[in-house]
Amino acid sequence: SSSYVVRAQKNDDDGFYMRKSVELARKGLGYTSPNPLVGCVIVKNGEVVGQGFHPKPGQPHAEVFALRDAGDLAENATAYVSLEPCNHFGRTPPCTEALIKANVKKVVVGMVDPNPIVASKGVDRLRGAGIEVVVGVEEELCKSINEAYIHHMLTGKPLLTLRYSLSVNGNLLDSLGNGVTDSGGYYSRLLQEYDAVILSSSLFRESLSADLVPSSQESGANQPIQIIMHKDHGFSNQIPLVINEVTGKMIIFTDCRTATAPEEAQQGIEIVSLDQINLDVILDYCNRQGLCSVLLDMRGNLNEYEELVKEGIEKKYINKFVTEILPVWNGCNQNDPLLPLKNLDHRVKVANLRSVASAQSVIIEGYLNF
Ligand code: AOF
Ligand code: ZN
Repeated sequence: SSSYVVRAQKNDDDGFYMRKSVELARKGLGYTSPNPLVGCVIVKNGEVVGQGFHPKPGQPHAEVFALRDAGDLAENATAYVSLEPCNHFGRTPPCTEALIKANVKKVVVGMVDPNPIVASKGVDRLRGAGIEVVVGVEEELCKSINEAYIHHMLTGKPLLTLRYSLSVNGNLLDSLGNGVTDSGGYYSRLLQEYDAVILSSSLFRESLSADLVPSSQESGANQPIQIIMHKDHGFSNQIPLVINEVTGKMIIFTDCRTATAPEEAQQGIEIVSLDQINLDVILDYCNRQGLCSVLLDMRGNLNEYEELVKEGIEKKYINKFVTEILPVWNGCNQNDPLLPLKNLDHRVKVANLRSVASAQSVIIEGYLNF
């Protein structure tokens, strides 16, 4: 029947404009934490009359930018928002009131806001004001851009992702001497998404500062806090850091009581001495800092990660993995910190496995469902 056709058409349009909102939301990538990425499109008579996204905490929300952009044209228009409009005074006033004041006719929402102070109250407020509200358009897509925000909101903990590289025959690779470089910019982009990255000091010394950080600085992108674990091997209490103009914010956890950073590095660097470096302490620090996402980047001298990875798996702290398969065939790596875990008495279920395009390698992402 003709009514069927009309409805199908309408749904297609909703999906189209929601995908556009998500595209806009992504412009804030790396800058919004602990806030979510949000995009908003305002449509009137089949035409986009306003667009906006949330650029960073303290700045107006996506809806406010889009409404400003639309001006008077927002009246009787439809607003597409990738996340439920907020109904509370945070750093900024409620978006629901802005939408009501602008006299929009309809609001299409990608996903409900997991923030308990919003959680459907935004939708209720809009409906209470007589606005038609549709919820759950392109919901999976909307969730996928905010996985760290959602995880942090629901659990109060940062999303912890383990990253490592494998040879094509399935052995763990250390990045050193394997010609491992940033696969087509994938790694720089990954870093931008995380609030913090955990690295061993050996990796930092040998490759990180040369390989990874500068590229994000060139683009003016977000740079994660670098959490360096420094193990005292009895050689020197001077933490071996390559300091350059892009070193950025850094915290060093060391098991050496008398550790010092190079003099030129001491500004902006915090050193915490512990009897033993462990993930509990590191994640505690991340929690206190309100970080939403942490990348445990297993590269460099791999055996330095052994205890941390073991703890992360045994205590079920690791939520996600990023595995990169490189065009290398190698023998078993004796430093493989995953080897002692081969006898884990339980299988961990992997969810939402997906492969990510890269020019020089195969990258697989997935979630660990402990
Ligand atoms: C929206 N649109 O663009 C964003 C929302 O401190 P505030 O005022 O920025 O509020 C932060 C909270 O507002 C955040 O935790 C989330 O619940 C919501 N973020 N909501 O309607 C936006 N960024
Ligand atoms: Zn808002």
